[in-house]
Amino acid sequence: MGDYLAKVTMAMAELDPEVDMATLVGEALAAGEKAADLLRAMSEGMVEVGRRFEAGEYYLADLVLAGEEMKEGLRVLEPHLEVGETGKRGTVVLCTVRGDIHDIGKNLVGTMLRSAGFRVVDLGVDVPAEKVVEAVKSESAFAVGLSVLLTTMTGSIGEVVEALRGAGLREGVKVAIGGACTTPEMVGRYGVDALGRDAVEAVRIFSGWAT
Ligand code: B1M
Repeated sequence: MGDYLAKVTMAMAELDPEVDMATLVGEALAAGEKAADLLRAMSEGMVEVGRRFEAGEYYLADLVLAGEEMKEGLRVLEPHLEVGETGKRGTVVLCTVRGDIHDIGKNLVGTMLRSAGFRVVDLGVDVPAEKVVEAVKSESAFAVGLSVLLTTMTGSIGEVVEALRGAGLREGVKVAIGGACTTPEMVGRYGVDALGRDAVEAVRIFSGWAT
């Protein structure tokens, strides 16, 4: 069985055109691999893709391809990650911040929150602060989740916090951030309530606020 995890990581990292990620993940599930382990295996491959991009071995087109591969794999995995009744634990407004279009991690956090019983209003990517405020009001959300992967766009987190404050909503709404470029220091810098390193931690954070 273990072979599948290594295969998935390798196929993701190598962007092997011979391998169809959805098929491979489907086969691995059928062979008894756990969805959570496969998710970890794909993410490890993705980290390697990022490393190669940084090292100049991969180009933007490779990142695009990696994003597509990851989404294909997740499409097959997601039904196996979902459990429980959704919407019972309150509404979370989720998005990737203004200036950033990375959405794979954000989508994963959304899936996991839904599985944990939250109603998730996903505003998508490159979302301006005012849209977040509007959604918090119209959807009566108790919390906001912001995903950011670009160091240059972390200031967008502060814009959301300021906009919530300006609308008089900050006191009643919790804000969590996450994404590859986020650091614990940003919690204080931007005045948010928590940082989640991965989707599992995000669920733990929002669950703590809901109870
Ligand atoms: Co880009 N990219 N990218 N990229 N990309 C990174 C982020 C980068 C680290 C690559 C690198 O150089 N090593 C780098 C950012 C460097 C930095 O600022 N620190 C980078 C860059 C530079 C860029 C461009 C600027 C490249 C260019 O144009 N020259 C450009 C920016 C476009 C823009 O946003 N305006 C760009 C574009 C892209 C694509 C569009 C081609 C594609 C994204 C496709 C898509 O999302 N639909 C892409 C990809 C695929 C990546 C890497 C390779 C993979 C990201 C990913 O999906 N990871 C990435 C390298 C890396 O991160 N190692 C890279 C898998 C995903 C499951 O992980 O999103 O981290 P992640 O989410 C995790 C946790 O972080 C956490 O939980 C998730 C699951 O455990 N999490 C949260 C995420 N959000 C959370 C919210 C929470 C809690 C936890 O609470 C609310």
